[in-house]
Amino acid sequence: MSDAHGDTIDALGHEDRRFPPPADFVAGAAVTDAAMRAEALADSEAFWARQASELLTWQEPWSRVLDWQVPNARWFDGGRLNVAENCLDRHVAAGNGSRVAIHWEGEPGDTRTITYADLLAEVERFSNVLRSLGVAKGDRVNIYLPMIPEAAVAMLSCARIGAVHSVVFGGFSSQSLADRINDAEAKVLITADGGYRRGEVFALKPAADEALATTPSIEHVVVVRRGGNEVTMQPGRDHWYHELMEEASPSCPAEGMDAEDLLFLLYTSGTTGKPKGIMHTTGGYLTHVTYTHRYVFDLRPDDVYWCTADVGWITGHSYIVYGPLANGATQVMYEGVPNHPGNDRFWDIVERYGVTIFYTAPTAIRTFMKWGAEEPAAHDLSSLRLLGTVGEPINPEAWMWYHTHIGQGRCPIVDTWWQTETGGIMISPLPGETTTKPGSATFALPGVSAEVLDDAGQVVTHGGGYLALTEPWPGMLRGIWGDPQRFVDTYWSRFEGRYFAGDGARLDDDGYLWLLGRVDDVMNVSGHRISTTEVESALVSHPAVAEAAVVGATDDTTGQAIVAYVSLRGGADVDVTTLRNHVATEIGAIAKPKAIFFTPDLPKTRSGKIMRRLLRDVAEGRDLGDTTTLADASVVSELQQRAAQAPAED
Ligand code: 7RM
Repeated sequence: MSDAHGDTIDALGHEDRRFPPPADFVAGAAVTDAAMRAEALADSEAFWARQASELLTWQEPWSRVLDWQVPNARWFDGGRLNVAENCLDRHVAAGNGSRVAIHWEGEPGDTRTITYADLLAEVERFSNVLRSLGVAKGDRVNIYLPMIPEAAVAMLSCARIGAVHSVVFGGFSSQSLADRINDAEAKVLITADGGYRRGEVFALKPAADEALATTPSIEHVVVVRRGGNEVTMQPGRDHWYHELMEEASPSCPAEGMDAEDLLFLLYTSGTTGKPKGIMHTTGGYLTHVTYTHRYVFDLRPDDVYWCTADVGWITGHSYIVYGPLANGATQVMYEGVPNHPGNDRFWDIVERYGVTIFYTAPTAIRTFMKWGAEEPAAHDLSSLRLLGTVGEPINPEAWMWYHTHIGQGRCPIVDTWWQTETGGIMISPLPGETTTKPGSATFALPGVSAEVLDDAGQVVTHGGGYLALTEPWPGMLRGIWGDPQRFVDTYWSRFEGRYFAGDGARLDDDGYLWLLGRVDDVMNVSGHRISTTEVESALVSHPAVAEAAVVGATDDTTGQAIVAYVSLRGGADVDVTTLRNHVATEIGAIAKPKAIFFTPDLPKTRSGKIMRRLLRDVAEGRDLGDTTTLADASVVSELQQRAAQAPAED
């Protein structure tokens, strides 16, 4: 019962460490004071218009910055531009054709260096390939590829001719692929024979073939040769990428697109129901991702940027393909896993390419913690100057580990909160301006308005509640493909006129935002609403713990009881009583887990988010529901066995 407006979510955490931007970082930074915040606050439409005109090249100017009829936004209406032209042509025209766009590295160690001129040439040819296969403006194209440069080529080629892409993560099953193709009624599928993962080829084309048996809208399939694995090609329907490219004509002018023309669909699964095809459009989206990529990462001309996401997720769309390329950045793109051939693969890549900006997920950082600090210590990481995280709340201790062992105490960390639906980063430090606190994403970016609300929709000025976005922003989703009612129900019905993000958040004494995880995961223990994130962070703050997942299991006495699953750091050991007491000391007796189970791994989605729903099922002894989105299904069966054997602690 922590704030004046009731007990929406109790705030338990505390954090006294502060990290002001280091002086030598500030010396070269683009944003070093609050002027940009003041400008955006004074007139946010004018602010976004300035970003759009400064950062992008428009074929025709817009007539109106924003048309906002809740929940429908139109940004830069009347403006015309082409996304591929902004990502490629204009850099080549400015004399930067020989600048490296992508240092690509395959998992087996093969490499490709692709300049902006190379990438433009490849995209022009492939745009012609798509046209020759009958793809026209507005048609949907599905992309199901490994992390190879052709993924970016395929996306940019769609953008060039005005086709709408729908990328499906290469780790998804044939059924997921078929569902997404059918929902979008895609005409063409772009896939590969296979790709490399953990030292082996994983087959994609056979999975695609299975999907294709139930996807009548697909007329042509383009297959990139990557894995070298045997595939069957259906004559007339299936074509090799390299053969089509040989025949394609080299020049393809970029289509002029309306700012509000659809750029892509990206499906997000959510916890229940069928996946939602999130719609993103052209001018606002590109403005948002270019602006955030430039200022959140403080991009400078000699930077070597590396985002470790897969292009199949929104992070790959916005911060591998569109943001970095629109800014003319040089980046690393890596095909495989972080532990092949050794646990130091990422640090080896950082060292060899001289990576300066590194953007990864908390789940990866906690895995590195398990593997130990010796791995990064064996490499020269002195090129790094800025670190970023995205995907989940980062526990303060994981933040400190990242700061110490990867950033070597030198690099600011930007903890970036955003969603598939927001298109780009919304809440994050600006690294030359913002004093950070480990575990806090700090403040809404200039141009973005976020508030914490209680159950009644009243603004919480201090303490916990629900995160809402209170003003439209250029990169916001424009709807759910084929389901306008679901768009309204999911995001715009909880709080009138405001976007409901589905995350809990807390505002501290200094106005810093702390993300508390999905509101569906909030636990209710004896009437106290406790966020899983805060208990997990308390557990991770014990030096023996690398990672923790916490859930509320039904309990006769307290309503819900806290059950924790804990992974230890390499070589560390600790007992249950010590950990329970540690949580009590850190955040209070009410948050003390009733039971703690040790496990080498936690169940995660394929994008690395902890699946608490499954752990709740395990804790309550239920049959597991849908486990198809799990990265590694053996993790839960392992946990179920342990839960059956081990008596719950008290
Ligand atoms: C970019 C991405 C969105 C959900 C979001 C949050 C969680 C993402 C952070 C975070 C705390 C962060 N898109 N989330 N970033 N929570 N701090 N910095 O992940 O659509 O796949 O997921 O991810 O719950 O609602 S997503």
